[in-house]
Amino acid sequence: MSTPEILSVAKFWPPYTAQLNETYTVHDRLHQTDPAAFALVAPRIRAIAASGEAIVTRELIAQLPALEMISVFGVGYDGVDVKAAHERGIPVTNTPDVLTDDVADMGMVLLLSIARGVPQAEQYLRAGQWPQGPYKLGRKVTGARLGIVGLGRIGQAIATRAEGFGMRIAYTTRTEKPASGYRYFPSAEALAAEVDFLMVITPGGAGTRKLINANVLKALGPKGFLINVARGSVCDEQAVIEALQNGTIAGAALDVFENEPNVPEVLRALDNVVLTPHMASGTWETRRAMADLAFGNLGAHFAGQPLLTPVPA
Ligand code: A2R
Repeated sequence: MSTPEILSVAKFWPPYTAQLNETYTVHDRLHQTDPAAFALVAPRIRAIAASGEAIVTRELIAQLPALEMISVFGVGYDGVDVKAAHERGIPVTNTPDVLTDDVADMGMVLLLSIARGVPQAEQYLRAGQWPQGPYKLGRKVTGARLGIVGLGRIGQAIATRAEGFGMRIAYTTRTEKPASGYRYFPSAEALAAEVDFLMVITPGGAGTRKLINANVLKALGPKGFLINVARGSVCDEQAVIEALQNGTIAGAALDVFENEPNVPEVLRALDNVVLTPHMASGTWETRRAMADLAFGNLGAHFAGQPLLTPVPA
């Protein structure tokens, strides 16, 4: 029997690419690089291998009459038109849980980095400025107030870590989570007004687009810090830039951006930011686990077994 043909729509971590190539006939981004060749193979494509940032539109799904499933390498799947897939009975899978610890760790890394100015202080030392005097003082983290926007798997893991720092934790979600024991606020704006650090960790997509807007930033205030390890779309990037420039907020630590991998020059020029290239789940251990889970979902499908981690309808 011939190996199933799949369409890869993202540039993957090379070991995952190798895994896919060993088992499947992979058409790597052919829909973008060679539409004529893609039109010839499209009727035979049985699965899509996507990443958390990849775009899988209704139009692409419609071009694939034999499509049976979509496997996303990542927990976020806001680039995939899940509704269009489900309408055709095509399941979508993602890689939840295996990256929770890394993203939560990175949330705390960013929080601590912006509070203490770690990259800036390191730059100060490297530039030979230390002999001129000590580096400027930072913001104490232990005991400070943390507001978490999105108390799901990762939000909860961040809260658990923050408890170790004696932080006072509050959160906002669409539905209250009384079992968490943390203080609930019905909106990001109400939460922002009551905290020193605002940590954003919701899914992306239409439901959270620009949830963190100018009003939320104003409520966070001139001593408040914003941290985003969710998706760039969740923050109004222009409003964040203006808030940083005007001192409306004290600083921001961002791992995600609206138009990755392009980060606005004005943002890169600011001193009161810590900026990382969407690397929250980027450890060897977690990439391996994500690859195994994304690959496992494809394998389960083609073996006629239940999918390991389907996303809900
Ligand atoms: O839907 P709810 O009420 O259970 O709350 C979810 C929350 N959430 C929101 N919170 C406030 N306003 C919204 N419009 C809103 N929409 C969703 O985000 C839930 O507490 C949390 C998502 O949790 P999980 O589904 O467990 O996702 P996980 O694994 O924590 O990952 C979150 C995101 C991914 O989708 C990637 O975009 C990113 O982290 O790496």
